[in-house]
Amino acid sequence: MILTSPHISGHMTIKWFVYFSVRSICNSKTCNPKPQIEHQKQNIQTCSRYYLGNLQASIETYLEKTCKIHYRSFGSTATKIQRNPSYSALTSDDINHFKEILGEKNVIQDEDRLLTANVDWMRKYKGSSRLLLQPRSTEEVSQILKYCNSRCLAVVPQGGNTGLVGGSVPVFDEVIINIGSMNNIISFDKVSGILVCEAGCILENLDSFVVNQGFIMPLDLGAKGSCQIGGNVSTNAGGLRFVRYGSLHGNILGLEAVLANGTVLDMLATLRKDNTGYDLKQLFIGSEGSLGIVTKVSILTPPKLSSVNIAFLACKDYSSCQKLLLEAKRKLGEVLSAFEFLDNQSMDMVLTHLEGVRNPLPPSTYDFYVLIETMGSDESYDREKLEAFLLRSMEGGLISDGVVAQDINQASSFWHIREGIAEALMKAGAVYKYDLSLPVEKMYNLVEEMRLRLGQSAKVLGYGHLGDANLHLNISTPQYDDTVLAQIEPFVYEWTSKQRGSISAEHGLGLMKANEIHYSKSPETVNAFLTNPFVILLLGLANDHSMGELGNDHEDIFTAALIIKIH
Ligand code: 2HG
Ligand code: ZN
Repeated sequence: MILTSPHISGHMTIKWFVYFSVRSICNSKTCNPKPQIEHQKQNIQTCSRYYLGNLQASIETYLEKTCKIHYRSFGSTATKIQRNPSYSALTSDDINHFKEILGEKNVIQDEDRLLTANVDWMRKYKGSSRLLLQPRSTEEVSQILKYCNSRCLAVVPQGGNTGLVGGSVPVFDEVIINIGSMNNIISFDKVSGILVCEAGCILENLDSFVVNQGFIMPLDLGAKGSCQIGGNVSTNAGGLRFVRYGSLHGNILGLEAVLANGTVLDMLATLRKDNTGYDLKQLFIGSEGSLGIVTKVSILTPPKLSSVNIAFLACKDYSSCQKLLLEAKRKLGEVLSAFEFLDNQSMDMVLTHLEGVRNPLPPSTYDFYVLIETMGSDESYDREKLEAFLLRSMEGGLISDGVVAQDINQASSFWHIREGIAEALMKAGAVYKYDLSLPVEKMYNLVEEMRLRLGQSAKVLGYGHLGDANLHLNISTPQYDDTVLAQIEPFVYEWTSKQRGSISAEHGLGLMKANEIHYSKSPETVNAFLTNPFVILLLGLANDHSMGELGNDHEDIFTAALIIKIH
């Protein structure tokens, strides 16, 4: 019945977390880009706008010709911005200058490489960058940003390009700064478990490294084979171990970041406790690249525990899932390491679109599935504890059926069902993703209301990190369709706002939701953030009057800071 080896959550190379970015950073006085938000007063058809201009047009043709895929940038904010003409266009002198800094081979103009770097994992957002730079050190990142700042060239930082909200790709013709070559482990303290590494290290590689030393990474994502730690930090990625180890705000001990003007901020502490004034690094965690580029990370890794158990369970209704969560928190307490759920529609999606996946439970009409993982240090005690909990929950009717992984392959196959949903959705066609924090008791009402709204026109899936009250609401249609989008938004945001939920639990705002921040944060809160002296300094607004203008327009303020300022 029991699995004693740690689970491996697959070696999928699929990607969905981003090196979030928010486009470049320019604070030169001669270059003073102002917000260029174009409020759409036309009908919803204008919602998906093709980028205009000669350069964009030619890249568009090139993209379509090369891969025969009809790309669109899809999503509300994507439609509301235009390239700020104050930003410079790339010249051959710029390219020569980058070659001097980085060497010829790290200045990429190759069309195929650019094609992938311009498009996000979902093929939903695309830019038209003609240049990708691959710095190998903080010093090189600093020189690039300093130069771009002086030339008023927009940039977008990119890591694994695994994001789901259009934050990791250019929107227009930004220079892409790819951090992937900065992938060295700098130090590991075997006593404290503190790892210091460069931002381009792939999460799975870091996990393998620390596992060899008897530790694990405090975060685990389906995208771990591609996503990079700098992107995880910039997104404040959550993932599957959040319920046990909490947010990166608690696990990241230090950072190094490069600001718009090339200044390197060394905040790379390796201390658990440090009360010497403001904790500036916290601003960078989850700021999606808007304040600078993260180049190094110091992270606390917990000890690897020897006994891991995984149960795959069926529940008859959502209310049983909720009650089961409460019981699991009470009865499994210190060993509980994951509590995930999926509905029947999500299970169907995986079974239909992913090869070799099967439902471990006998085919029946279960509406919900729950995956529970425990990690502890005492094999027999942990096993007894889980079994007693499962037995009680079955007797109490909270669980209708269930199976506990008996070996590592079975454990991987359970995880593959849960982690494979995003990939299955991609295979099914177009997907509208919403990553919401909501009160657990209300969460599934939204999925049901959405089903009623959309009728037969779409498949509505609900799954996610129930242990963290994080719903992944996904809507699947054969193709992207503006009328479907108009049925979903702003309804989904208004609904979330009424519950005082968050419109971005763990994926970030990106291009998709930058303009929707007001559904989760009050104007005063956003204003307080943007008038914070540190933020002004970091955004390079200190000597620039645009702050006052932005301050008068709350609706656009975050977009302005996140995207426009930088375009
Ligand atoms: C997950 O938990 C990821 O699987 C992706 O955060 C969620 O595809 C999604 O909506
Ligand atoms: Zn998730």
